[in-house]
Amino acid sequence: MFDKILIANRGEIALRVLRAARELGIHTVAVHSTADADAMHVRLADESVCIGPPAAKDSYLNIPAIVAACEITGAEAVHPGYGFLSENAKFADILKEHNIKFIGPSAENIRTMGDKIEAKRTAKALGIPVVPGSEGGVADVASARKVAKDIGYPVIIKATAGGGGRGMKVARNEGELELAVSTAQSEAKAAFGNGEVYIEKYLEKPRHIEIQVLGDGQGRAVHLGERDCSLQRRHQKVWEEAMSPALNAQQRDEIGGRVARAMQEMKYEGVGTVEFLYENGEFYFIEMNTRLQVEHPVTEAITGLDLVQEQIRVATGAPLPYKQSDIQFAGHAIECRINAENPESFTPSPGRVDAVHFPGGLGVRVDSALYSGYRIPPYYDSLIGKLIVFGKSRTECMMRLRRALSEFVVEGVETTIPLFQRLLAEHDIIDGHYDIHWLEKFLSRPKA
Ligand code: MV4
Repeated sequence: MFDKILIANRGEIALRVLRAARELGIHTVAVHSTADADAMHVRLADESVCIGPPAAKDSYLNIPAIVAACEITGAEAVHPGYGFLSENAKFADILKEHNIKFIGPSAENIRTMGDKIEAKRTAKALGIPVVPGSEGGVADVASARKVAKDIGYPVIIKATAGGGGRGMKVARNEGELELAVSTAQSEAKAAFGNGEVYIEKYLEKPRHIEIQVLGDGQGRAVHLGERDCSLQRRHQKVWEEAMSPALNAQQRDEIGGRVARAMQEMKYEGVGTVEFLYENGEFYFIEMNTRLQVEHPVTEAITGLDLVQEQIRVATGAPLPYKQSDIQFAGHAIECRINAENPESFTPSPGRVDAVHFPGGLGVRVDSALYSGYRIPPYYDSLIGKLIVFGKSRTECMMRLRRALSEFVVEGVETTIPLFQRLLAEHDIIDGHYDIHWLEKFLSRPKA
């Protein structure tokens, strides 16, 4: 087991990793920008190193500063959290050159899954169902037209170097194709320095269902069920739940088993999430994330596993102590991402938190780095906390969520807490009848 690990992140996830490490008796090193000197993860860590000014590019993305912090403190491993350098293959390579363990998959796995075409090709070769579309990138409109003719309209054009919804264009007929392709290419070139695009059949009303996997890098891997993340606004997840209200145990075992076997073949190390679109009973692979995800706590709630401790254990080289039949699912969990934003306009609302009170009680978890008097900096994303509730059933979960939200107090900044209280009054939400477009439609309704 490691003696000391460095947490190359901030906010709630830095605290989350720190807690897992401390329970394993591991010393923790926090890194922070000058804007985060008073942050909770800095206060609770055994050591801390200031790595630069507020801007992420000069601090949390500053690889030399983070490597230097490892050298200064003698940290043997780095946990990257999510975002920042968590899917940066070059960072993983550089740490390896310095004999510092990157807690995550190999740089090769990161690279493969970071290239959306390579990821699809790999998934298909490993028996995972993918969305029909071009074999690779499409160079020009003529080849795009041929693919679109084969798969049928509507089609969606996506950036190879993209992900998370950036640089996507839909063409509903041949007349719209040329502009969609050329716009996607130029936007991809501008955003990612790589103008290559690929084409897929456009799925009109899918759900976003993702499968959590855990592998030991030696050929063992299990799946930990799915999360339904369909409730999104501008490609930002708002509400995630496990399990999906749309799946039954047979479907879960089938798609989960395919994914687990694929991860065994890849000798995947660590946690990963395989993202699917789900429509009319069919799964279609879209992307794989080679990092811990924001919404991992709902999987922890229904499996009883601490995913960060599992990450750290496989990073030490320990074989996975589970076979698939050891993984049991129980109950239901929902996570609400609480942002320091106006609940109507979603305008960021940084500033001083005059008072904060977290809900508690059976089945209620709050992952947050807030404290009374904390000043939320304006430089980073607006996530200030995750409310995760667990219940024996989805209904019990929603009752508990309603109660927990009513107890949650944050004074001094605006938050999206009222949004979740509104959602819990909606029949579609109560019945689990929603797809990836539901939330944006709900938010575009004139307020009653
Ligand atoms: C799609 C799609 C429909 N058909 N691909 C958005 C971000 C990235 N994960 C892929 N995305 C989509 N890919 C095909 N072939 C619809 C989306 C999409 C979406 C996917 C998941 C969750 C929310 C979304 C919101 C808009 C579009």
